[in-house]
Amino acid sequence: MPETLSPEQIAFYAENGYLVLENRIPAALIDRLRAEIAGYVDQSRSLTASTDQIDLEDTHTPQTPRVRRIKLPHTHNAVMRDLMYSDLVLAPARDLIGPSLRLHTTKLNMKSAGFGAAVEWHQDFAFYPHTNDDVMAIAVILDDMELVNGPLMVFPGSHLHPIYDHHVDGVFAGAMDLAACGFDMKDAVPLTGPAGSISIHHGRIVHGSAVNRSDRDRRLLFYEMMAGDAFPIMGSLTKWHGIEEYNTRLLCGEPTLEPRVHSIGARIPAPLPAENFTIYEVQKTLKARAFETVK
Ligand SMILES: O=C(O)CCC(=O)C(=O)O
Repeated sequence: MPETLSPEQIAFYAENGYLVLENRIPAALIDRLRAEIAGYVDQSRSLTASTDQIDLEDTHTPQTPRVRRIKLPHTHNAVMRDLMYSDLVLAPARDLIGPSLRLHTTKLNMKSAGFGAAVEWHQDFAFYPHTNDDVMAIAVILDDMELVNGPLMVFPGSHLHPIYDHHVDGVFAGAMDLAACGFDMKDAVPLTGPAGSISIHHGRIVHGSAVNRSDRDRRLLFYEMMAGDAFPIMGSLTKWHGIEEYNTRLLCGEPTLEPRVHSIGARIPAPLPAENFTIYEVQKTLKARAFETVK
């Protein structure tokens, strides 16, 4: 028996590769999360370069602080960590990919009013191929997300497609050439919803988002996870520090040493650019961009 999703929602996700659950997170908790974020923005006033926790927009200065992303918030923020372990987040994931779930990573993409950076079209599975594709990202919508403020956009059903080439000149670039892969931007669906909603997208779905030129923030707190029996394929960008550490990332359910292996098709994200990167940095190597950048 599903814990929280209806059979129709489960069938919709299987067919389309995404789901929006409106008003799932209580308003008081959204306020709490926003207050936590304000603390990070305050910290950024003393920064001239990104840190392990705070990733800065290219146009950041200490006088006009511009945070692009809060990195791995579950490792340094108790409110965001507690939400990750709660049924608000985990129950729908269990309904979709089973009782055993493992964390892949967390991030809070700020996409602030006026300048928040675009993310070019990509499939998460191109970054971290696994032995099966019960892999998903759950995003907590922290501000009303509408067409104007750079919503996450997806191509419905594209989670059933192959993994597209995310390389430029033979080097992993973290994004695909949309037109060359046969997509038309007009077919993309924005995952809009009021603050407090969550969106869920499949690890293989083609997705991206434009610059936020509006006067309203668009912040998304991502919890990326997979089934407990999905193991990274060699060359995946998944961090691997041995089985003991891997098992500390179980969010619920039992550990296993038996990967479930499906013949699903994958690509290895290699070779990598010389410099250490985030998705924003690696996508700078693209020759063709779908979205404008902020100067
Ligand atoms: O924040 C967004 O709109 C897109 C996020 C995303 O796809 C990513 O960070 O991998």
